[in-house]
This record gives sequence, structure tokens and C-alpha cells, in this order.
Amino acid sequence: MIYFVTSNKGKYAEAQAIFGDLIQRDIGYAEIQADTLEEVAACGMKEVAARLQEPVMLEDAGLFVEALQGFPGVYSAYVQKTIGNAGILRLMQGIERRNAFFKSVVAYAEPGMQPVMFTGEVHGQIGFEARGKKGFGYDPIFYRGNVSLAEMDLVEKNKISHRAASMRALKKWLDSR
Ligand code: ITT
Repeated sequence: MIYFVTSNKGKYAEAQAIFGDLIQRDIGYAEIQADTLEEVAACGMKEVAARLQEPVMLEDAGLFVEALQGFPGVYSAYVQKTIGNAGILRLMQGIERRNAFFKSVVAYAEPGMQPVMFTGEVHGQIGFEARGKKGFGYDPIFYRGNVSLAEMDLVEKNKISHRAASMRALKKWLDSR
């Protein structure tokens, strides 16, 4: 049984659809200020692995907007909490280049084992308006074609998402041992 350390129910639901058996542990960990999601995840894993005696995974994700030089990137959680989706749409006013991607870095470790990490990305566009009620976070403003991630149900989102890609890679690695 794997413990998924996250405070985010949406993330947990998406991961559970891939792993089946999974236990959410909302125990928190320090998210360091760093330039990459990989550093944030690796540092979080060090802290979590020292506290838990079970197989454990955590995931750090971010939205990278091309015209904003990758912002909010590693600051995605803070930006979502502060200016939110409306703030991103405002920053993008008058900008035609709307390309953006989500990246997910999942870290996994068992007691006494060096952590492993897997990444996934989904590329799309920042829309001109927020649409949809499903998903969470930036989903309503992130589009694939004419459809926002918040208009997709979990099964559809899991066919294409950054998180589904990183977690499927981890699952494949676990299954192949
Ligand atoms: P943790 O407890 O797992 O850290 P979190 O919500 O803080 O939960 P992250 O730091 O990984 O997760 O996420 C950074 C921000 O990006 C946060 O505001 C999320 O809502 C948002 N985000 C992450 N994955 C997303 C997705 O699939 N769709 C939309 N927004 C997403």
C-alpha cells in the first residue's frame, strides 16, 4: 500500500484512478523555494521519508506559461492562492501567444531506498476565459483545443494530463520490479 502525501483532494482522486489502492496522507511538508519542481519534490521527499515508515509518494506540479517566461512555474500554488485564475487571465490580456504547459514531478521512496522521480507534461493554451467546474486549480483556464481541463471528467483528464503521465511512469516502474 502506498501513502500519497498531499493536501489536494483533486490530485489524490486522479492518482487513485491510476493506482487503485492508495492512501491520502495530509501531513504537509516544507515546499522549498527552488528553481525546479524536481528540487522541490526531492527536498519534500527527504523530509517525508524521514517521518514515515511506509512506501510513500508525493508530487509537485506547476503551470508554465510561455509568454510569461514560465511563470507561475514553481510558484504556482502561491499564485493560485493570491491572484488566481482571474489574475493569470489579466496578465495574459492582449497577448496572442497563449501556449502553456503543466508539468508534474512525482517522487517515490520506500524505507531504506533512494527516492525515484518521474515527470509528465501536458501542453495546451491559456484560454481567454475560465470555463468548466470540474478538476481544480488552473484547470478552468487551461485548454486543449476548445475544451478546458475543467470541462473534462476525471477519466478524460487522465488520458492526457501531466499527472497521469508521471504517475503511469511510476506505476510502470513499480510493476516491472
Ligand atoms: P500538495 O499538498 O500536493 O503540494 P498543492 O495543491 O499545493 O498540493 P502543488 O504545489 O503541486 O499542489 O500545485 C501547485 C499549484 O498548481 C496548485 O495551486 C494546484 O492547484 C495547481 N495545479 C497542480 N496540478 C494541477 C492540475 O492538474 N490542474 C490544475 N491546476 C493544477
